[in-house]
Amino acid sequence: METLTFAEKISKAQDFLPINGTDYIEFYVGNAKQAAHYYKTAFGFQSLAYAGPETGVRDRASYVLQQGKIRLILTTALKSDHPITEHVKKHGDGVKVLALWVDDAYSAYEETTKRGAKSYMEPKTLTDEHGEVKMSGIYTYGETIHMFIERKNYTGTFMPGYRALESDYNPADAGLLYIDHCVGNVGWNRMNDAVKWYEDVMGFVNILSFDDKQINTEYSALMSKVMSNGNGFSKFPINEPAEGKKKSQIEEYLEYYEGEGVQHIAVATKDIVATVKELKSRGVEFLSAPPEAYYDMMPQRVGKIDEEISLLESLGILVDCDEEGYLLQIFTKPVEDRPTLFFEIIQRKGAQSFGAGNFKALFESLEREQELRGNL
Ligand code: TYF
Ligand code: FE
Repeated sequence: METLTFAEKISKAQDFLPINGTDYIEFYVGNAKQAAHYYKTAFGFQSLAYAGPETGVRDRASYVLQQGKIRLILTTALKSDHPITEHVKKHGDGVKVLALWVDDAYSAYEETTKRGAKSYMEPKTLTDEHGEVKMSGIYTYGETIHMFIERKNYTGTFMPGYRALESDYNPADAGLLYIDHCVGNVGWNRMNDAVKWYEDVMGFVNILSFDDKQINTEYSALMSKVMSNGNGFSKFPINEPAEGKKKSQIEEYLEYYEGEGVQHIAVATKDIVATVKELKSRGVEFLSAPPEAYYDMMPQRVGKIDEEISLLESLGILVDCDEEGYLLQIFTKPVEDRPTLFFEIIQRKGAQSFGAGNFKALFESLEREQELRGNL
């Protein structure tokens, strides 16, 4: 039995790569202007910075948005013969970069590449009148990148190369605070490589594992392992498909993303009821609620909670607990036409786990959507 607490498990991580949290997440999209509008309107992000032809960047446009500590960059290329266009052609809109805020971008590159990381960008220092930002980057699964961002005393809005983005259109935020975790889907039999990569190259530890015996529905199965750095600020669960009677959601993702990539981004809130009401009123679509029986069983399953169960039921919010407390979570439908990336909204009340008690109900909701697409 696993008896170590979350804190005890992560204390076994190596410390050659100090990480302070997520710096930003960059999406490659077909139309960055419209994608930025969607994340402002629907999710409550605010305009922060911009780079493009007007700022001397000739080949692309990037919009940086912020909410709480979360920064998203929506980037598009301006020509067909551009690597970003190739990326969008193959994968559709999706996450290209999971950028980590580090103490030292040069040593992060050095330490990870010497342990086998494939280089994406050699370390460089960007300077402007507001100070300097250092960055470097390596490949993780698929074509996804981890950038290492070092910002010691930079006082500008985002980083050199960007100008502040002022807008008259500033919808209110939705209470999203920080990135809790980002999940990757990898191909058949690729789990062990991916786990070993996070252990060897990044110094992370495997804090939770679920096999296909634990994660299955009538139709499908998957495996999931959570990798964490030493302070728990950087958590990357990894999913691999497993054999089932029908096609699993992970296979559906791999088929439509045409490869490995980021499956979901979990964002934290301190009031999930208010956040979900707000997001729904702005048109964000969530997976359907589990059957009534799920909520009837809730008091027995999770004990006493602060929230009113009927309210959680009306919004479709899921609850799970572990030895350290409980958590509330809900999942959006994919935010593209391809059934690829989606978001999770999570509120932790002590629990540091990932909602294993909800897997069955959640995967059944996911499969209802998959079936509507003709992919089950
Ligand atoms: O991040 C997690 O592990 C949870 C549960 O395809 C989950 O959010 C796991 C796999 C999946 C969807 C959600
Ligand atoms: Fe999650």
